[in-house]
Amino acid sequence: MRTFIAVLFEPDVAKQIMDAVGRLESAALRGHFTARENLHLTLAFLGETARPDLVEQAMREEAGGSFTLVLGGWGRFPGRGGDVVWMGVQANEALTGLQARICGRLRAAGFMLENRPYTPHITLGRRVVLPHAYDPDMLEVPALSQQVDTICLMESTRLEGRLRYLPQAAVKLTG
Ligand code: 2AM
Repeated sequence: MRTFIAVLFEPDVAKQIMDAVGRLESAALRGHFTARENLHLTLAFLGETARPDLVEQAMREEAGGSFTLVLGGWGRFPGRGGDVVWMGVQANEALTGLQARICGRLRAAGFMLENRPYTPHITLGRRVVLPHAYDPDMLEVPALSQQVDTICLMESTRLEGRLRYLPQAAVKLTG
């Protein structure tokens, strides 16, 4: 099973993010844009995992307390066929601490995780090509925040040829 750990968004917040996806899609020359049901913020990407039960255990053991996530800003990861365009989150020690604790525990349990630094982001589109005159302020959303009290173990799969991210387990942040 191809897995990752993610924060999902409550309906009001998801709606505002999807509005930004819509603005991006209208402005772009081309690209693939995130579907509502796939919207998420990745905490850790694990790839092919034979023991999702161990991942869930690590999530439970390191859960800690709930926290507020403030969204805003945007960025691009340049790529060959176009860019990943994302919405950012404000610096958040609870989020990065949670990510570091879970990844540390998984590495200690023998999981091979990527070593690149964690850049929290919400992918709005992939392989996106924007006009040169594009005004990035179009992606700005009004101050958007969410109380994060759950993290999810997700499966990345294909359903009828379409990429889908399916929640497999939810872990409460109650510490
Ligand atoms: P992305 O949105 O920037 O592509 C599921 O694939 C989630 O895990 C996506 O949010 C993806 O980030 C993230 N992810 C992180 N590292 C990945 C990798 N090496 N391959 C695929 N997805 C990765």
